[in-house]
Amino acid sequence: MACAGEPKRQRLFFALWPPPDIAERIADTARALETNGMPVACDKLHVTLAFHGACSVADRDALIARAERAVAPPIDLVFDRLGGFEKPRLIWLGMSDPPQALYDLAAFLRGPALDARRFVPHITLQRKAAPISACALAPIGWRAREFVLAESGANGAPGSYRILARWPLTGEAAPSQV
Ligand code: 2AM
Repeated sequence: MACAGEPKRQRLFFALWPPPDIAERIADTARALETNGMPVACDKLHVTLAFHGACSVADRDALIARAERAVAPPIDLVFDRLGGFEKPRLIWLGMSDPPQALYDLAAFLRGPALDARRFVPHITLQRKAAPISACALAPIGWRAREFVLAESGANGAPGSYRILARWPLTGEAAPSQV
C-alpha cells in the first residue's frame, strides 16, 4: 500500500496495439480456439515490446524521452503461429519469422535495464489456459504504424490498460501524439 504523500508508481510498458479491424480478426481467431483459457478482450490485444514494471514519474519521463528518440519504419508483422507458455499459463499468437525491425525497436525501448534477448514477440489470446503445442495458423498480416506507452492496471484495476502516448513509425524520430 502506498503511504500518504508517496508518489504513485505506474506499471508501464511499450507495445504495438493493433487497429480495430486487425484486433477483430485476431479475436475471431481466438474465439475459434478449442482451448479453455480466459479470453483477452479484443481492445486489450497487443504485442508487448518492453515491460518496465513499476515506474516513478521520473522513470516515466525518461521512457517518454527514450521513445521520442526512437527511429523505426512501419513494421510488417505476419502472425501465423499459435502456442502456449506454461509460466504464466497462456495461449499466444506469434510469428514464424518476426522481422528484425521489431527486435530493433524492442531492444531500443527496453534500454539497458531489460535484457533484449528475453524479448519473445507474441499476442496473448487467453490466460489461465492448459498448455498446448505450437502449431501453424492461417496468417494474419498487420503493418504496425505506431507504438504506444501504456499503463497496466490503470486506476488500480487489475487487467485494465490505458494508452498514455503514441509515436508513429515513420523512420524518423517524432514527438508523442497524446
Ligand atoms: P503477457 O501478455 O505475455 O502476459 C501488460 O501487463 C503486458 O506486459 C502484458 O502483455 C504482459 O505480457 C506483459 N508483462 C507483464 N508482466 C511482465 C513481466 N514481468 N515481464 C515481461 N512482460 C510482462
